[in-house]
Amino acid sequence: MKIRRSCSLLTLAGFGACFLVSLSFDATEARAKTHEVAMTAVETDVVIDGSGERYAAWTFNGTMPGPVVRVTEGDTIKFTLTNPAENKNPHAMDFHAAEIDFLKNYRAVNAGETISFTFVAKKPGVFFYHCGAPPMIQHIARGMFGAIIVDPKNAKGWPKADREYVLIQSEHFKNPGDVQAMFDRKYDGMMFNGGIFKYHPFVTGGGKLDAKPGERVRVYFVNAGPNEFSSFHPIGEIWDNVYESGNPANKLSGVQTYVVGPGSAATFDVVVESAGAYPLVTHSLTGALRGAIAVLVASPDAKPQPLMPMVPWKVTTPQTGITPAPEQ
Ligand SMILES: [Cu+2]
Repeated sequence: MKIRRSCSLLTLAGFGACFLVSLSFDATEARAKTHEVAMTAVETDVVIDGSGERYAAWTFNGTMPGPVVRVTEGDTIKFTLTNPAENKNPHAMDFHAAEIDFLKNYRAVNAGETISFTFVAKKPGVFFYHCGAPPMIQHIARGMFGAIIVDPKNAKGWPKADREYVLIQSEHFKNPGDVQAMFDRKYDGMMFNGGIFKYHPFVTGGGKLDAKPGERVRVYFVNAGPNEFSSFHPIGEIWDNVYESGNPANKLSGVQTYVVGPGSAATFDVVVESAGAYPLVTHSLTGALRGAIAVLVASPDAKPQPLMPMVPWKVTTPQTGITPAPEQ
């Protein structure tokens, strides 16, 4: 509006330039979208490994992790969380992509209640989202986490990716009610996308991530924690670029291993040089050897895959885009 007001003060000779400024201003505004994102807190069992092991999870929309939310820098998100009456616990939502008052917006709502808030995704990147209801350590450990990708408005600010994946690391505690074990860091497994060795083809039921040799594979990586740091490394490769918090402005080159702390995220590009297998691991080996290995298999006939590929565990996996709440 300030631009328009200043225009009226310009002379006729300056009108043309003023019109151009107004036009580009309006065009930028018109591109920004508003997304209605609705999620439901679902307390339910999920399958966490290829043996069919079930876990009494607390989730967004019934899956661990919750759905991937994907918007563009400058977009508005109108978010609603429903905590159905049949749940036993309060739940909340905290989007790391938002810059809004925590007390008002991230407060827990009891079963039978809903909460709504609105924010503008002003900074591009990949961000963590999670439940913040107390004890937060337990709500995250039990599965209430996910990723929001805020694509940069300027898509030319970084190389175009040929293939994209989302990987979310989190700790698994066998006894979902043992909050003390969570405080004591006594985790039993380390998961990528809610599964132990979920993308390890040599483990029963394990899947894989596909790529073609020469492709630029972009991994949006989130560390849900709740406690452990990830030391993310591609075995047999080097990260071509790492972008802290997934922001194209935060670019590192030729990185072997990059640490992502709990509650943080980064975007990793790897260009696989030749056909073969490239395990993506946390090089904190107690985590890798307890489940945090995702094997990127490069072969010329690699098929397209969703952001979070399915594995044959009879468990639904969230897909790209904004997934609507499940039907009740
Ligand atoms: Cu919760």
